[in-house]
Amino acid sequence: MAQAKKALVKTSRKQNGRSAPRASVKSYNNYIGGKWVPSESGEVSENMNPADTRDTIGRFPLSTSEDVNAAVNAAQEAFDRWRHTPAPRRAEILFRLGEILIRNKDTFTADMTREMGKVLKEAGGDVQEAIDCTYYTAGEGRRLHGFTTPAEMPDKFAMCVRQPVGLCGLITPWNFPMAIPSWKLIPALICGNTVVLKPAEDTPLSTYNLVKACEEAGIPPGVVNLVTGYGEPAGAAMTNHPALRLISFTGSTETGRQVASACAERNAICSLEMGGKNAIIIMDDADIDLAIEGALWGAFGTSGQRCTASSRLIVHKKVYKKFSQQLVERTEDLRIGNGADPKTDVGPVINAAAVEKIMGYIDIGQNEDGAALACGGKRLTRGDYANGYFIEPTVFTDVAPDMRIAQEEIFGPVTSVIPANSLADAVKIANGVRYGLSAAIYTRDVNRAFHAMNEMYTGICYVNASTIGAEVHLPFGGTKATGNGHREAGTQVLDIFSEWKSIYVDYSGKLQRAQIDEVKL
Ligand code: UN1
Repeated sequence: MAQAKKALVKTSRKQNGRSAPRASVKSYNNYIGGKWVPSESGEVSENMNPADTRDTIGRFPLSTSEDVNAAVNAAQEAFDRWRHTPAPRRAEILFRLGEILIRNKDTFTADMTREMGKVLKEAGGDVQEAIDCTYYTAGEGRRLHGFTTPAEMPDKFAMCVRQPVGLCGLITPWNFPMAIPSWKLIPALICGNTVVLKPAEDTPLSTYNLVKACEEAGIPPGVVNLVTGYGEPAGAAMTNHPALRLISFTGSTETGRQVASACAERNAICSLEMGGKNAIIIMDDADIDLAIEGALWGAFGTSGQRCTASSRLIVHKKVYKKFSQQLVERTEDLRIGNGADPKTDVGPVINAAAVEKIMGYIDIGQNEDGAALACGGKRLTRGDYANGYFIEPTVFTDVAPDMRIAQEEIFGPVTSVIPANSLADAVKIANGVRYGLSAAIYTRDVNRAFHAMNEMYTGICYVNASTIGAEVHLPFGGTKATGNGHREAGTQVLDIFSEWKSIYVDYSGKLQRAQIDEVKL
């Protein structure tokens, strides 16, 4: 997904500087070693509502490498005790966390819409995903399965157990500001790790809410540490910190590459979740009305700001015209506005840099030979839109697979309709991008469905459903430039946050030499 790291739409100022803080704006702190403390720099950034930037939500610390050091020290101090706490006991605390999240769901949802912009229904879905992840993963406290296996020699026992990796640095994006931190945090904790968590600078409140709930649930001091602020310096201080054995990052492919090389330098474990350019294939036998619903939801839900967004619609030529017309009509009917208004379908995008990037792509699309801007394409700046980052849901038709708008991640409410001649052609186009997160096909033919399931080179595949909406008990992640081979969610995430230890117990009472002794039965 795209991130606007250096986009300082949010102003930062010295807390005790010239511009006196308005009394009604709350100041928040970092959470280090069980205490809520300001950044040693004293600097803060203002968290603003992307639907109305006059609405300041709070001031959050701009953390430095010294804050990160303090958080890492706290995590180090807490590690031994936490890893020796039996996993079922750790799980009890996490189940309590789940209850707290449920109890506060409405407040957390409203907070999220206010700071991130997505409509209330979707913000509620984000909080729900954190709740689901918490319960599902806490259940692992009584499993965390290892395995036993026969040994080569008699009177010898072989088994494999999971051990925590140690101190984990978690760097999370703004588009799922509670769900994605929970995908990383809860598995890290159930496996017995301690963590330093840095949320995206645009959405610190939702992650603060999650960490505050961790405190209330009784997670011991130092086990979860929160530092807010920018990738540079705080995120970089984490990726370079020798004591953080693992960095788990979700964000842009460009930043992910920097994270990966910093980790490679110091032999740290690195799990990356990055961009997508996801396609829905619509075959000539598809239920077109259903496919339209899926396309609208996938392309414009969360204003297109999901790494799973349906940014390419590959349509069989026999239904291309019908599908395109219907899509444009329905897109023009979408209501754009403040996500807090229940009538809104599409909220704002995250910040000024996002507006610039998305409008830049709309420009590129209009200048690409053959592509047609079928609807949308404008930034809305008048009336209720004057103080927010609103862009019309935008459809390009007659897009060729190699055009930039069909290749690059836009991360906004823009989708491209691409004609295809056959299923083989459609699959080739779907696979013809650098990313491989999610893909979908609409067809009523079981053979075609299975062909697509088999041939689409992505980590997630849907049949007769959109590219968004992955569930927490199945692995989440992608191929190619989307990631580096790891999967979050499901039980597969445990392979990120634990390391295998193979244990051999020889109870023969004599020296038995593997690969050397001949076994006599
Ligand atoms: C993301 O956009 O980074 O599958 C995550 C989905 C959501 C998660 C999206 N459950 O669309």
